[in-house]
Order: sequence, then structure tokens, then C-alpha cells
Amino acid sequence: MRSAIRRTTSSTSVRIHSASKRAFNSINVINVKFQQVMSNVEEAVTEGELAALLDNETNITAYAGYEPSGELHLGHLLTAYKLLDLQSVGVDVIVLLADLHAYMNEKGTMDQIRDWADHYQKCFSALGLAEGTRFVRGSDYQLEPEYTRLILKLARHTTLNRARRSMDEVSRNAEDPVVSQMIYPLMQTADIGYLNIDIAVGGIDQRKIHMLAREELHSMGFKSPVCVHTPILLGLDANKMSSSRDNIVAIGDSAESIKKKIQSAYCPPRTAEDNPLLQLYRYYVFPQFKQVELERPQRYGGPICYEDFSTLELDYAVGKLHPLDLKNGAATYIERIIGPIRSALRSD
Ligand code: STL
Repeated sequence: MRSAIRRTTSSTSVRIHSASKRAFNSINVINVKFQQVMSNVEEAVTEGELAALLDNETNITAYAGYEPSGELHLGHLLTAYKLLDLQSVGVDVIVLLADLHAYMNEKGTMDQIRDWADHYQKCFSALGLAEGTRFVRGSDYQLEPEYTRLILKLARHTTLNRARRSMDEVSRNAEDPVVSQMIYPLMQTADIGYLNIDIAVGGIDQRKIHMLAREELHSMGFKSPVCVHTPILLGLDANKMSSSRDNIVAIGDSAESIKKKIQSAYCPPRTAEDNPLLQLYRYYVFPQFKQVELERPQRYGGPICYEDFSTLELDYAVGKLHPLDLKNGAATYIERIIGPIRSALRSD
């Protein structure tokens, strides 16, 4: 009798055990996916919605938009890396080359913008967004009647004030906006609806436009997108990134120029906060390389290998690493990231 009970009990416990193990494993897989998408992001709106999407849905689509104008630089790569993260957890990815947006934002003639769009597509493909990525140009669909209808509907729902405020962080002459700048956020909202997007990826400067999109699309019966925002990083001189200041590593830079820019970058000793060199490690080097080996003069302990950013950051803050060690290493690793893109472009 006892043994029968024991047998029943033990087989039940085996059943429960394997069921809970399966549940545990699937929770773990979801958690790993969630952590991957959340890594190095400023925020997700909302994290709960993101977790639910990754947990319950199949055929999820994420996108990021780029205005094709001007040389691509490390700042652009941050959202592209996030798209790669999303792709790696099974999400479908669209890269929107927003040519009409660039035109409306006074970034050049349509011919110039088209050439930039070709160039951006090649760069993103070389970065790894090749197979399975849909490259879409705004002008492929933004002149369709259905899209226009959507814009007009959005125009009826959106106050001038709200449209204008949503552009605060992204537009050039916010002081005296032209009408196209009012249409811009409506188009971005319409893109999300028209392309049936589940996850909109962008820099944190896109936040207000995305919040507008979440509200308006929901009230018009579309899906409200989950928004994943990457941080805006510092330029190499610790000011805002800007091509005119030449304080960014551009994709077109030679190895020599990358080295030069990094050597003259702002990098206060023992200071982790607002240090653009540490940002390079955190946002570019560590996500791409499992192990980061830094040269260091023998008298300071010789070469040293790191497997995570926080250990390196701590060593720098306590003075175990010198700014020069950081700079030499960054030049090597950033070149390892950009070099392959440069060669792919050359062989094209
Ligand atoms: C910029 C710089 C940049 C990204 C963007 C704009 C985003 C543009 C955009 C356009 C349409 C969309 C989504 C995003 O649907 O890096 O000036």
C-alpha cells in the first residue's frame, strides 16, 4: 500500500516536474529574447507590451526609418544593431529608407536622396541586415491613394500643437516650421499603420512622434506599436554628435581617420560618466565581441581581457586603465566593425 502510494506520488511528481521544467524553459527562452531586445536601450514603451508580443505572437514586424542623406555614422548603427537583435529573436525586420521624409525635411533634391538611399541600403546589408530584411523606400508607397487617405484622416485627428511639439527633437528650424514639418509626424504615424508594424525602433528623439502614433493609431482602429528607443550618444568631443563638428566616426572613414578621431577624443582619466570612449565600448564593441582584449604597457600590468562592459568601466574609473589604453583598443575594435562594411562597399 505504502509503496503504491509512493509510486503514484513519485510518478505524479515526475509529471509535475517535467511540466514545470518545460514551463521554466519556455519562460527562460522568452526572458532571453526580452533581455536581448532590451539590451542597451533607453526605454521600451511599454516593456509589458513588448514581453507580451515576444511571448505570444508569431510574425511580429519591427522597423526603423532613416532619412537617406549624408554619410552614415556610428549614431545610425545603434538602431540598426537593435534591428539585428530583433531579427536574432525571430522578428521580421523592415528598414524604411524614408526618401520623401528626407525631401520634406529639406535634406536635398530627390535625385541626391535616391543616391543616398542606394548607399544606405548597401551599408545596412554589409552590416548584416541582408537576408530576410525588407528594404522599403517611402516613395514606393507614400504616394498611393490609400496612404493619402490615412494622412488626411490623421490630419483631422491631430492638433497643430501636438504635431508641432512632436517634431521638437527632430526638425531643423523648429522656430518657424514649414507645413511639411507638420505632415512629417503624420507620415511617420501612417508608415507604422500602413506597414502593419508591431515594434517601432528609433532614437529617443523620436519619442514624441511615437507617442502620437501610439495614440492616434489606436483610436483609428490600428495596432498601437510598441516603441523601442535607443539612447542618443555623445560625439567624440562630448558634445552632441554632428557631421559639421566632425565628432563622429563615419562609415566612410578610413582606418587612419578612425584612429586619428579616436586619439583626439575627449576621455577624462578615471571618469566613467559622459565619457564618449566608454560609450563606444558599451554600445558598439561589447555587443559585437565576446572578449575584448586591451593592450597595456607591461609596467601597468600588461594586456588585459574583458568579457563585459561593467568590469572594464570599473577598471577605468579606478585608474587601472589609462585613457590611452582605452583609445588604442577602441580604434582597433571600431575598425573591426567598420572595416568589413568598407570592404563590402568597395567590392560592390
Ligand atoms: C532623421 C535621422 C534618423 C532617423 C530619422 C530621421 C527617422 C526617420 C523616419 C521616417 C519615417 C518613419 C520613421 C522614421 O516612418 O536617423 O533625421
